[in-house]
Amino acid sequence: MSTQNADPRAELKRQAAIEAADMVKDGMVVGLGSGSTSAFMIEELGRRWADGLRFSAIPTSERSAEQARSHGIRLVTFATHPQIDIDIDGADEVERGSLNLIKGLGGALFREKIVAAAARKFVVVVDDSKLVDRLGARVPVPVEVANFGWTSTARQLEALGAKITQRLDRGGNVFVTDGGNMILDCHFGPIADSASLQRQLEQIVGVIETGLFIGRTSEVIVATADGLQRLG
Ligand code: ABF
Repeated sequence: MSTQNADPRAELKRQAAIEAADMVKDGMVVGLGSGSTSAFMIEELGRRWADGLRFSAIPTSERSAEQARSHGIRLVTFATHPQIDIDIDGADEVERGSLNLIKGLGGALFREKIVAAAARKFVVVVDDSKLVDRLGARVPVPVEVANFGWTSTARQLEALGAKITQRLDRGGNVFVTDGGNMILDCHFGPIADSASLQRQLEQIVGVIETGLFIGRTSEVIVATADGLQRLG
């Protein structure tokens, strides 16, 4: 049995993903997110590609690139396509009021943020279990840090109130991002002011990027047992 089929939220994720895939039109440059919800979206876009839809895509992870290639989807780079029309990606938490996000439990936060930042429209696809009143209540903020001097970086993160776990892969080894760095999962508990926390995190030398996505979301497509909702 695949992991995706074992996920009880899989059907809702698929519905949100298909709704978002509908927003991709001929000729667009599309950011392809990472994670299981995005995988449903790439699968759907693969189906549409086979039916003749033509677009160019920039993937946010090696895994998404591989999936897109398997469908024959045309992959491009920022060198030739600096402006993305629409980026569609999942999230780990979505704050109801602000639509700010925590992303990166899948490990692709750095590329995900670069792609989101280059997009005219950033659409987030989630099932309703991801909606929270305050970011950080259930999941840590993943922070990608340079390997060199990481214990010093970790101490500075702790000084901001984080309880830190170094991310490991399934084999128990230190998780390595697509950029060759490591991730420190920072447990802050419910975050009162995520924009201010992001500014503080950015000040720490050694921090490459964080999973806090502040003020970037254009729209969230939320799948619930009662149907789809659109926020934003
Ligand atoms: C990516 O995949 C990440 O930013 C986030 O960590 C994760 C969401 O995963 P899923 O769609 O599998 O719940 O979007």
